[in-house]
Amino acid sequence: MALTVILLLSSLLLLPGLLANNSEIGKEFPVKLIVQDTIHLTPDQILQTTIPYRAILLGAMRKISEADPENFRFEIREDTYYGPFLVSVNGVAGNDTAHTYWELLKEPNTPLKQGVGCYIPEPNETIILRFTTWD
Ligand code: B12
Repeated sequence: MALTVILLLSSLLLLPGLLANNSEIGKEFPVKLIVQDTIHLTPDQILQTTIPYRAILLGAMRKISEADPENFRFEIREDTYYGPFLVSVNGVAGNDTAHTYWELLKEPNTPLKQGVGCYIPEPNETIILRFTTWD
């Protein structure tokens, strides 16, 4: 009896969450990417795509690249602990000796606290891939 009550209560508690996620199934959400090179000062590149519910940034980058590899390509290196590290964009690669790297930010100017494999863009968010230096 007690078990039945517990099961009933817990399924009632879970129901709203399940229903909320169901409304997102199959939907696509827009994400914008700006490629910015503060070292070679090439013009910014603005790219757009759509991704499924709570998809990762790397997924958006792959989709853009697969749709238009002439315009946007990138390389990653797998880190044992933190997953994919963005090494190069359109042939421009970070360099440890020169202290250059591709920084990840969200507009207007907030560095991401995760890498491309962990970060989940919000719908309509603009992500900046910025080639820059570290101190
Ligand atoms: C130094 C450092 C960097 C340097 C590394 C270059 C270098 N040659 O030193 C630079 C400035 C390039 C860097 C960049 C980034 N970093 Co960093 N970085 C660190 C830091 C402070 C120390 C790492 C270290 O030297 N460990 C000791 C050495 C001996 O171990 P190691 O395994 O060889 O270290 C390597 C990895 O840590 C790797 N690395 C560093 N940062 C990141 C981030 C990601 C996502 C990946 C996959 C690998 C990686 O580079 C190190 C040197 O080769 C750590 C925080 C900490 N206190 O540990 C954050 C840390 C690892 N970085 C982090 C982040 C978020 C980033 C960025 C995404 C920030 C951004 N907004 O752009 C970018 C990566 C972007 C990309 N291109 O993919 C997070 C990762 C969290 C997560 N789960 O994703 C950490 C934990 C800081 C935090 N926010 O708490 N980082």
